[in-house]
Amino acid sequence: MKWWQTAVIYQVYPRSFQDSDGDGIGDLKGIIQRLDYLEKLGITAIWLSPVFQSPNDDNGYDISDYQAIMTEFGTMDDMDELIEQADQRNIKIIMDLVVNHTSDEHKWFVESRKSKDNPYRDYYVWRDPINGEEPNSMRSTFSGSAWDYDEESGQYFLHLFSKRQPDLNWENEKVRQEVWDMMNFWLHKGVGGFRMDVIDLVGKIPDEEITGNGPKLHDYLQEMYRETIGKYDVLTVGETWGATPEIAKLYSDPKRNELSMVFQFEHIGLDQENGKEKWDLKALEVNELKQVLSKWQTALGNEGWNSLFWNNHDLPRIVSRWGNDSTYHAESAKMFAILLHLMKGTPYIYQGEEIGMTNYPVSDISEINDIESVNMYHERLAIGYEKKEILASINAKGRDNARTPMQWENTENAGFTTGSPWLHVNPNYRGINVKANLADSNSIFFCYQRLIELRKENPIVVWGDFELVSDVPEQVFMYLRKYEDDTWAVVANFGAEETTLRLPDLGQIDDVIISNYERTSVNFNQLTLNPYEAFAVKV
Ligand code: TEU
Repeated sequence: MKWWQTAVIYQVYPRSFQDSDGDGIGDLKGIIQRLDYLEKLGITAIWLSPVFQSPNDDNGYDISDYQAIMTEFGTMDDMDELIEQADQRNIKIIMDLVVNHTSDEHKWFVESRKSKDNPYRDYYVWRDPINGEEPNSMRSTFSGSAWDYDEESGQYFLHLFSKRQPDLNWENEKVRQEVWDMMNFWLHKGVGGFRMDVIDLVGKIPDEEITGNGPKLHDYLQEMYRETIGKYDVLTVGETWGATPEIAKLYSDPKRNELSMVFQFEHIGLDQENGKEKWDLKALEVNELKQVLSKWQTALGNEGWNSLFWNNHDLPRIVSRWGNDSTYHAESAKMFAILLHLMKGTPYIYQGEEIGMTNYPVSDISEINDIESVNMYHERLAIGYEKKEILASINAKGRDNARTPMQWENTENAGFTTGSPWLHVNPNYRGINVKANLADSNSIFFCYQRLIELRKENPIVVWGDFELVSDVPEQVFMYLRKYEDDTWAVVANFGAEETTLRLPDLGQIDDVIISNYERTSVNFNQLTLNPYEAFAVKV
């Protein structure tokens, strides 16, 4: 058994978590101030979004020095203090490894772009123009071509993200060695592991327009294991947007010595039009969600391990996205928590999810910070989309929704900063905040705390077999967990309408493990589920 198989991970987006020096930007000292809160929640480890030196073209996912702390976030001493203070609370720190690309201010790229024969030239992907144009039709995730022309040397360089995030050339073993050296620097500091940003892209073959799952990707990851993580008992989770269960096994089958687990996004894509972008919205089909999550619960077997998440810093807030952030705010937030946290795998909680933080809709692009949304806005405006339609997409799927400051209390700026916040605070902080949650034993926070306790106290949650229950109404997501002689049933009404359930062979059950409607018994002979009702019972 590995420690990360019984763990619950909390993701902190440092820029928006807690500001300690009044500059309106979250920082490391602020996170240290909030460790007691995270210990109370009961989490095992904190995944820190990048804290390294960066010009913040993509809010820290554009790194200019992997072994220095971003000036706005504090110092290396603060980082050492955070690792130490977390360790005293038995909380590990998981770093965000962003090595598909660097910032264009990284010294490697500053050198590389100086001339074609610079020793660092081959750290990046440079190609001659073809007929005076880009080398090929590869696109950036942040709109436009993935190639940017460099006047100095008359060549194009590759950037799958912003123009200021040039892709590293992993075919160059010097690049890989630099990455291993940097990882070992952080492992020697005692970090608990790494989340690996778009790690499926590092095997890219640009001349064949191959980006994800390239031919040498797993060779590189096995080399990484030998050179760095294999010597430590750490958690490694790869961000792999295109993973299927078969691909996921290639990363996380323990026999392959690569990663502990991956973030797969198949469920996340269920509300976008097939073959289009996340901005092209379609209603979620609950049946599709049931099929996808059940498939992942059973397909990995002992050749891998699931991560479990609804939220992260790139995704809209789940209670607004697929729940109900008005009439049934608390009920639906708890439903998502119960449904996910009693599944098999390692759950991830994104900051603010544990108090039901919601999206924050804007009425003009000037209110948006995120480069992905801003670039898409201008690209779609230029090809004729209506402003209203583009803003509707951004309000539904834009990444700023997840990046509004953490809502600590009902005081100015929600207690996030005494200065002016770098991004607007959601005005609903007056009712949705940590302090109010801690004062209410029936709050979303205490639902999460209880679910984390259940995982720690009951092997069935970590190891139990998963079985979907299909003969239920479409909007009801019901599954069983079975371990030794125990069977738990988890039921979630994924909608605002009451619905009835009849499973006579389960009969009357009085042993309710957790419920978001204070239910003390369940009669499966004739059961009416309330809007967004969720519970778990011992069958
Ligand atoms: O995200 C990978 C990525 O492709 C996302 O940007 C996603 O495609 C998009 O946001 C749709 O949700 C990782 C990081 O999580 C993200 O914050 C970075 O912007 C990106 O890589 C580049 O480092």
